[in-house]
Amino acid sequence: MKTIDLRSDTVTLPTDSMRQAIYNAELGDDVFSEDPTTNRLEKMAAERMGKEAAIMVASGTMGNLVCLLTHCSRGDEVILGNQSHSFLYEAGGMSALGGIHPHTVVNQPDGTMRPEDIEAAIRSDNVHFPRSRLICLENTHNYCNGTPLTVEYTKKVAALARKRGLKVHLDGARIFNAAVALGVDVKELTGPVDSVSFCLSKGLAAPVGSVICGSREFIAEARRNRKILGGGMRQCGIIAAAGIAALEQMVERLTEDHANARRLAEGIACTQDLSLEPETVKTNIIYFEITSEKISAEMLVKKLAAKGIKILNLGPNRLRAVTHYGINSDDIDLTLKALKKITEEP
Ligand code: TLP
Repeated sequence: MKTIDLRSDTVTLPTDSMRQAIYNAELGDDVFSEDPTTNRLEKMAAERMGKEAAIMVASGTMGNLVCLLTHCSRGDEVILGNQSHSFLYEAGGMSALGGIHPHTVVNQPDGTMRPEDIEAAIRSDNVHFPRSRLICLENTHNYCNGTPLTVEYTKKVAALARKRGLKVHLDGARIFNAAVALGVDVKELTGPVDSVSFCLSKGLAAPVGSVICGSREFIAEARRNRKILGGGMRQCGIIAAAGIAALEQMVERLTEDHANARRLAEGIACTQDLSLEPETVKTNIIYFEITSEKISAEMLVKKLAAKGIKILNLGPNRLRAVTHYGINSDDIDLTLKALKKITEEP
């Protein structure tokens, strides 16, 4: 029985062409900047994002942390969404390792923070206050239904930051999902920000790795901070080789994941005891609720697992499903059939 794993796009396995690229990768010591494959990936990533330079890191969490450490000193403050991944799910790394103070602003359902709320969060120069240094955006916004932030919104926040002397970091873990969903060149979404970190190992299906892009000066400093975190990875062309294949071959097909997510959402919206607004699903992430007392999220996850289908329990009534390279339209049909069967059980 095939497992249909909808817990996350992080579960994607490398393609055959990635495995070939890994096997054939030309290698060197990347701490000496002598790994030709890593150098190639970094050059390619910088070009794609419209930035001067790039550096590969082990994960999205490390990418965000290295960027925050590079933008901020101890005691500085970061303005970020109260539903952002960096605030909720990165183990408080910015405080634990950087002494950086998070200042949260409410995320609207579409993943934005209202510019007036951001502006109100910026501190004046006063000895009592931490120094406001950075604004973080997340695109797509994972916990706000995987919604893509638009070019206009990104520009507006960047202009506000510039006016007030702050920098902008973009957690672009799924920035290619945003670009594909909005039908824009990814550069338009990354151009206005000072740094972006994007993941190779989510929808793009590479096994490991993220890339940070920014100015030459920023990336030189990020290289130092990556080293501090133990992230100098030596012959990491092994990872970069798959990343190059991911950038070359896996971006356009994200539209399939978005179409599958939309179909799953539409099916769930018509399933008894489940609730979701399909028009909120714009990329590959869907959240839905159970509306009946009869069944909990935990029970539903267990019953689906017994049928070989995995989704994420966010409890007590909330669930998440994510489409990706390992999921096709038949898998969506099977999942909807299973959900219907389980919710119709007496
Ligand atoms: N998100 C994972 C889990 O951590 C929840 C997922 O399954 O969605 N930024 C965003 C917006 C993310 O969604 C994630 C991972 C990260 C950063 C961190 O990336 P990794 O897992 O590579 O450290």
